[in-house]
Parts: sequence; C-alpha cells; structure tokens
Amino acid sequence: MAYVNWVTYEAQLKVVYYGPAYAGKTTSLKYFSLRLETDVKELPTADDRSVFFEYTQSKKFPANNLQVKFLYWTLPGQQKYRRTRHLVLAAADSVVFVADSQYEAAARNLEMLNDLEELLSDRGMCLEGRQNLALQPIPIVFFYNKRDLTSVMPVQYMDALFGLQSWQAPRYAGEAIVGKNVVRAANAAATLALKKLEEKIYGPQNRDARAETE
Ligand SMILES: Nc1nc2c(ncn2[C@@H]2O[C@H](COP(=O)(O)OP(=O)(O)OP(=O)(O)O)[C@@H](O)[C@H]2O)c(=O)[nH]1
Ligand SMILES: [Mg+2]
Repeated sequence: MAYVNWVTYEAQLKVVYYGPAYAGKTTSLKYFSLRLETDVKELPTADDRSVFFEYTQSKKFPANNLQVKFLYWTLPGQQKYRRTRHLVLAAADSVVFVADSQYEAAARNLEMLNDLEELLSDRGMCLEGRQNLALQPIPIVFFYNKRDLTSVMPVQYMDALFGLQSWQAPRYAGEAIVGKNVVRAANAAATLALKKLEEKIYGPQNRDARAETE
C-alpha cells in the first residue's frame, strides 16, 4: 500500500505495469517518462540476459493536504521472472495491464492476468471489480497495445476475453510505440490509486476531492 510520511505529509504511490512479455510495458514507460521529463532507471534482473525492470517517478504535487509522488514500475513478463513480480507487487497501489492486441497473444494475455491475480491473492490482494471480501482490492486499468498492427483482436473481442463487460475496469486502446493513449492509461491508474488512498485516510465521502494528474 501507499507509503505516507505523516511528519512531512508526503505520500508515495506505486503504479505497476503488468502484462505478457513483449506486450509493450517498457515502451509505455519510456514514452511516459519523456512526458514526465524524468529518467527511466533500469535494474538488471539476476541473469546475464539483457532484460531489465524499470521505474520512473512523477514530480511531487499537492492533493488535499498531502504532497503526492507516483512511482511507475514495469515488471518483466517472462515466466521465469515470476518471483521478481511477486516481490514488486507487494506494495502496488494500482496496475496498468498492458495487453498485446495480436490474435496470437490472446492466450498469453490471459495467462498473465491469471498470474497477476494469483500473485496478488498470495499477498492478500485482488483486482478491483473482482471483489473478494477477504482480499484488499487494488485498481486496474487495461491498455490494449499495438493497435497499429494488422492482425489485432477487435476491442470488444478483447473486452470479452478479459470479461470486462461485468468487470467495468477502465480500458484504453493505444500504441505505445507512438505514445497513443499511454499517458491517459497511466493517469487513470494513478488517479484511481490516489482515490483509494484518500478514501482510506478521509473516508468515502471525500471521493470527489481527488487530484487529476493529467
Ligand atoms: N507495432 C508496435 N510495436 C510495439 C508497440 N509497443 C511496443 N512495441 C514493440 O514490441 C516489442 C516489445 O516491447 P517492450 O516494451 O520491450 O515489451 P515489454 O512488455 O516490456 O516486454 P518484457 O520486458 O519482456 O516483459 C518492442 O520491439 C517494441 O518496439 C506498438 O504500439 N506497436
Ligand atoms: Mg520490458
């Protein structure tokens, strides 16, 4: 959950980019960090392959009486990095699920969504909209990437694949490679994370006082 320093009134929220390998998480983060005018830091994973996970951060901004900063993390999508994903998910406040829109990636998208739900439930969490009263819900935003390619699943087909009709998680279709809708998806996830924190601190009636980060 969010880290709040009640001496300095500063809060840090963590948005995690999740999704299958090659879906476009790193591409999204790199584009987004350009817009934030911050660097992407790369942390090498434990083997000698040139695979990294990365993070970047927003500047601080005021929200209610807090100074809020967002940290954005990507996680490696390959199966062998499951332990890394498990660790980094520990303090996640929201998730951007980057799905690969190509037909041939349908099964991998679903596997990764299941992987996410399993790892979250291990940590006593679940995805918002898939409520399980015993678990702590965290918001998720879907980003259907690579819409520029020819062999892509229609958006409604992907909604059905993920069961979004009953779930009602926010969803954007875009192209990380040119930045289309990347900022919108990131801001939606950040805004939902902040709203959750504000509800926790001030109660649900404060719902509309959230800061828009766009
Ligand atoms: N055509 C197209 N290619 C994209 C798009 N977004 C990303 N790619 C390409 O997809 C490949 C994989 O992108 P990454 O951002 O590295 O994927 P990732 O999700 O970080 O992958 P892992 O770190 O292995 O989990 C790269 O060659 C990108 O250039 C897009 O919108 N359209
Ligand atoms: Mg990556």
